[in-house]
This record gives sequence, structure tokens and C-alpha cells, in this order.
Amino acid sequence: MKKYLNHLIILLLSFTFWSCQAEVRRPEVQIIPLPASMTNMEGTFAISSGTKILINSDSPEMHKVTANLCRYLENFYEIKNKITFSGASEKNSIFIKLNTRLSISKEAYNLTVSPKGIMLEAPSPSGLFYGIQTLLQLMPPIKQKLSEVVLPSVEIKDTPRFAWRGLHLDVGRHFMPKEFVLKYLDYMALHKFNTFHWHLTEDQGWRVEIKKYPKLTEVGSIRKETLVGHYGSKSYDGTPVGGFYTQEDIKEVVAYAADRFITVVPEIEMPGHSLGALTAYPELGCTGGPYEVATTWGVFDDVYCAGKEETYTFLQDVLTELLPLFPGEYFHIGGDECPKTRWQKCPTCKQKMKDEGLRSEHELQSYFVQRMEKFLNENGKKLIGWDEILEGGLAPNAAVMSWRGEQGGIAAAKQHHNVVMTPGEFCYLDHYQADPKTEPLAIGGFLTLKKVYSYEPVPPSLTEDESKYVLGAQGNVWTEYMKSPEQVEYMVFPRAAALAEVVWSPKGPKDYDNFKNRLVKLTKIYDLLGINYCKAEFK
Ligand code: TNX
Repeated sequence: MKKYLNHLIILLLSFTFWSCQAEVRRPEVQIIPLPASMTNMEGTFAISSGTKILINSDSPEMHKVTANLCRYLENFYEIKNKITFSGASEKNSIFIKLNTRLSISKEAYNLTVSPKGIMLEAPSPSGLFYGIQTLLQLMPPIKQKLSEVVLPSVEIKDTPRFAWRGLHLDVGRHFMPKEFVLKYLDYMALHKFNTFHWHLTEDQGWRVEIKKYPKLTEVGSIRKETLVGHYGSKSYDGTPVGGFYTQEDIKEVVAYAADRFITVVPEIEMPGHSLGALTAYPELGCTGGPYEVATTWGVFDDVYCAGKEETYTFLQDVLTELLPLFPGEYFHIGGDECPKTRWQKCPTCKQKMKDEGLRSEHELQSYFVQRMEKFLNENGKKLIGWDEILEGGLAPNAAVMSWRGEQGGIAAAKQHHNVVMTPGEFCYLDHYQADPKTEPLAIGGFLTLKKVYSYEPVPPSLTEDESKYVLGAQGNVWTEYMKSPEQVEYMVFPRAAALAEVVWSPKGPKDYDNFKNRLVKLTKIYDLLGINYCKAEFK
């Protein structure tokens, strides 16, 4: 009996040793955002320079999608692969198959890694692109010359939950160089975000070239100095801040985004947050100025005059130059935080209200937004604005971005208008993410990684039919307290990873600890890419 026991122990020990070895050889699968369905399988597949990349369609889009994979393999592991046109899979290959007859959603994909090879299939290039983003996360997060890259066998069937998976960037408060905007788009792609909301104009600076109105950038993009510390401080830094994008820059950014299946939604703020423009063209305000590009934060009484026809002509001219640069379906007109103080006293505004039968200044704002909507619709675009555009009556086809909680979004969805959820409590990435005592100065608030992860964009008060109007959610990045790209990265990551999972992965019970485990690998990728992320959750 004792003899057998010894045998049994030896057998058990060797089995444990063997399975540990297998464990070491088969890397863990840690993907963010979590795919809709995933089955781990036995074994691995090794990509080497002998692995062929096969594509079944020779279109430029397919080459762009595939280039993304090749670039990664070459940059990180110095592995170069041959791309070959082929209708069928082969041994030791990565087969990237566009299959338009596949009845899954446009951005969905199926990915199988097995000891025989890799098969990625999707009905559109965007699905293939997301499949490749997943494939990249299956690779080891190191930058090192390798003869082969070992991937765990896995079967993934993935599809996004929401169509609008957004990240925003305010370049009005602090201008961010074009080179950083391009990086931001790369980081978005890694997380499968597909909408970049570019907030281009503000009280503190107008940031886009408009050929018909050169003073917008010559004058309106420069503020003489900036408030030091929190609102209420009397101290200023004495340093001028400027910066703007030329229309050529815009084209470059939009094309770069398109290569990553990201739509750029520009925002030109109106009727409020417009001191940059008013300083350049004071005749567009109710009092006629003079105005000054703001040096502090908050909400200002001086806004576009809603009574003057010149205001509408000016804004339509601005949009006429910008619309051809942005191929997406939505154009954001702001609409938030517009005090009615000047309008109440302005004879031109009062006259306009009388002429149009408007009973309140809120109705005057609604009239303003409706005129802009009509113009946008006539030019083939849809209007989106912050939830204040509900006040005084929503424009007929407008979509609403709900930021003051979810109430605006709920009201709009109940009126069968499209909605993007960005409530401050869950989506404001400018808020503190850890103890303010140990964090760099931020605007305020408190939004932890865990809280972002807990967000559910469809409020329970909506019926199933009304829920369909919730296009998705977005993280907002207001840059009052972010002076540099590094600071933007610090505030955005890793909270954007939590949000990516909110908007991509299926609804259902969420396991935060599991997410945090997977985040370890993603942060190693951040390290490789040089992203300056916040480590408060990893201490
Ligand atoms: C509110 S969100 C604003 C922004 C500020 C932000 C700071 C919104 C539509 N307006 O102008 O930058 O709060 O968190």
C-alpha cells in the first residue's frame, strides 16, 4: 500500500509540474474591453517571420487594416511578415477575411487562434480593425527582438454594445499640438473608441482657422495670461497662451482618424462660451464690446447676440468652411451654459423675440439652435448639442449630449431624440481620480476608476423602445487644469479603459477585480507606448 502511495505522490507531483509548465507556455488572455464571448482553448500559436498574412480582398482599406498589424509586429518584435492575396487559409498563416455575407453587426468580428493558425473574419474593414486590436492585446506586452511571438489559443466572437463610443478633448482652454491629437487617436483605437469629440472653440481661445474671418485666430486664439490655482484665486501667470489648427491640420487629423475607423465630431460653441470670437469680432455681441479672450474659467455673460442677423451669417459662414472638412454625420454646436443676462437688456434681442413671437430668452436660445439645425440639415448634417438645448423646446432632429446628470438624456430619449450619455458623475475625466491631497491640481469632483467602471449608460426609467435612442456614452476631457499632453494622458488613463468596457462589452454583472487584473497587461502596453497614466490604483 505504502509503495503505491509513493507512486501516486510522484505521479501527482509530475502532473503538477507538467501543468505548471503548460501554464507558463500558454500566456493568459487579458483583453480590454472584454469581448462579448470568449473561449480559451488548449495550446498556442507562434507568429514568426515565416507566418504569412493572407488577405482575401485587395482594397486599400484592407491594406490599411493589415498595415496596422504588420507595423506592430515589426516595431515591437522586429518580425517582418509577407502579405499575400489569398481566398483560403493556409498552414502557419494569419488569414484576414472580409466576409460581407457574415450576418453580424458592422463593427463585429470573429477571431480564432489555434495551433494551426489565426483566422480573423468580419463583415466590414472596421470589424477586422477591431479584431486586430484584440490580436495585439494577445501578444506579449514587451518591446524586444523575438524569433516568435507566442499567442494563447482562443476563440472570440465580439461585437460592440454601443454605436457611439466617445472620447472628447477640449483644446480651447489649453491648446494641444496636432502631434498629440494624432497620438490620442491611436490610444482611442487601442480601446476600440470610435468617436472623437473635438471641442475647438472657447471663451479662452478660438482654435481653428477660418479663412473668411482671419481675426478669429490672429486675435481670438490668444489670451494674455491664465489664472493660477483654483477659481477665486487672484493670481495670474503673466504668460500668453495661444495655438490653433490650420484647415490642413484638420484634414490630416480627420484622415488619420478615418484610418482608425474613428469619426471626428467637431464642436463650435454657440451661443455661449464665445469670448474668443467676440474679442476678434466685437460687433457680434449685444454690447459691441470691447471684449477680452478670457484668462479665467467659468461662465461669462457676454455671448453672441441672438437678435442680430450678422451673428447667424457669421456662424453659417464658419460652418460653410468647416462642414466639408468633417465627413461624419454629426456637428456639435455646444449650446451649454449661455447666460441670458445680455439678451434680457439688448434691444435687438428684444425686437427679435417680438418679431418671432418668442415668450422668453429660453425660447430665443431655442430659436437660435433651430436656425442652426435647419442650416446643418440643409447641408446634410445632424445637429448635436449639450442638454441645455432642451430648454425652450428641442430642435426637430437634434441629438442631445446629457452632461448635467442623465435627466436631459432621459427627457430627449422619451421625445424620441438620439442621446449620448456623458453625466459628470461618471464621465468627467477632468475630475480628481484619487485623493486631491496627493494629486496634481484638478478642477474638482471625485471620480474613481471603479466608479467609471460601474457606469450603466441606459437608465432604468427608459422603456426598451426608448433605450434605442441612447447611442452610447463618452468621456469628457476639459482642460482648464491640463496644460500639457502629459497631464491629459494622466487624467484620461486608465479611466478611459474602464469607459471603453462600459461602451463596448455586453451589459451584465461586471467584475471590477477581474477588470483590474486585465488592466495590468494594458498598462504594460501603456508603458510601451509611453502613455503617462495615473497609477493611483496600482500602489
Ligand atoms: C462644464 S460640460 C462645462 C465646461 C467645463 C466643465 C468643467 C459642459 C457642457 N460645460 O465648459 O469645462 O464643466 O468640468
